[in-house]
Amino acid sequence: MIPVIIAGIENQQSNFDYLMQELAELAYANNMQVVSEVRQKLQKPVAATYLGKGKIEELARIAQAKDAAVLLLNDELSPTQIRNLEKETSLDVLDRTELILEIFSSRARTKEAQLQVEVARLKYKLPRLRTSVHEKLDQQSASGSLANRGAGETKLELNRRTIQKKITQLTRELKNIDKEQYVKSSSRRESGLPSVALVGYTNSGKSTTMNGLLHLLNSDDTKKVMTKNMLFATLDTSVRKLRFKDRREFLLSDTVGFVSKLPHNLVKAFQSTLAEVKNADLLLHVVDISDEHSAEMVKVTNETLKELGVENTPMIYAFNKADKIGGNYPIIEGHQLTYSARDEKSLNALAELIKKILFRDYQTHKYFISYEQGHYLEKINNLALVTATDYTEDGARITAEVSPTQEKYFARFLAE
Ligand SMILES: Nc1nc2c(ncn2[C@@H]2O[C@H](COP(=O)(O)OP(=O)(O)OP(=O)(O)O)[C@@H](O)[C@H]2O)c(=O)[nH]1
Ligand SMILES: [Mg+2]
Repeated sequence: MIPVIIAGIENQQSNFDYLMQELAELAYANNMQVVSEVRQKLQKPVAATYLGKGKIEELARIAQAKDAAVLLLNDELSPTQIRNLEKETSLDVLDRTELILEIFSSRARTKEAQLQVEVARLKYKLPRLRTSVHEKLDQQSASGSLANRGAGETKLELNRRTIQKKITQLTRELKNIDKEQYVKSSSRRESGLPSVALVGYTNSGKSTTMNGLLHLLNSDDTKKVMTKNMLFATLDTSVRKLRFKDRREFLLSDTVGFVSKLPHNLVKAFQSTLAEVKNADLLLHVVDISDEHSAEMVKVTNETLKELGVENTPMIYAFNKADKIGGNYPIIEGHQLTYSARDEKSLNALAELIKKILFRDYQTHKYFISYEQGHYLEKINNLALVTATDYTEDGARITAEVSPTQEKYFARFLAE
């Protein structure tokens, strides 16, 4: 673990304590240990150095006493601020955005996640390129060789172009993966199965809920996803087909969690990973109710969803980890559920709630399909929930529960 100091500027935000605490957890997730914390009350950050002069001196002293190597800051800083802080403290300086990017980068396992993070990192780097080249220019003008200035600028241009090219190339690679995924997800959609996406703050219990439902509904522990008490345990999307006892099926997807001040570029880069969230018929918004900051976390999650363009999808608020706060559970109130992902009764209640909402617009109809149109017979059996079939001389009489789309599709076979 690398010893680090965290620092932030407090300007009457009500959630400052929480943000600092979370910064410490992000550090921990990146293999760093917080040895000290520095706060400064300021209306706004100092333009050149972020923190004030006195604070920086204090910080440098603490760093020496505690043997710290890195300084982590609670906001996204300008390149100048980072450079000046590095100079004055002799520490490596990392802002919140870069820290989150580092965590994502070390956790990314699939090709897609790796490309997405790399694009976000390069986009973060692009406007910051100036730093190192400017330093060179300073040195050059200090040594009086003004003639070299042009060469320096060309180098900066070159670096910029190289990065831009790399971004274009990676984006193209991502698009190809995107296409493959699209084929996958559209064939899923063609299956006509309704889909549910787990969303929520990181570490709220999304993956645990997924595994719980897999165990309860499919009695299947082989398709479990990874769960861990750590920020950003999940980066990639996993989709599982779940089946209720009455044979009705739906798709459940588990995906990356959110966090305060999630870098904009990262959210954009993860658009395709989050496609399942965008296309979902129902969102299962998992909240760690035992966390004193749960209200803030709900807000951040909803804001991030909005940034992704997800606004009108029906949502279940699933208040998880009720076992940690005492009191009764599971409790269902409308579209809200208080539960524990580790409790079977809770998972049963959750499954019932999902079923009720997901299939609320489904209707039962009677159909007649002649044997000449046999392939429709096959289709209705595959897509809809057929509850009765009666074979007559020239065709089959079928009772089936259908979705609104299927209702239109099979309308011409309505029997009565
Ligand atoms: N006590 C208790 N702990 C829970 C419950 N649900 C999940 N946890 C724990 O909370 C931690 C995080 O759970 P995950 O399921 O990995 O959380 P996640 O939302 O998938 O997190 P990310 O993938 O990092 O976004 C794990 O240590 C779980 O064991 C619960 O109902 N009660
Ligand atoms: Mg997870």
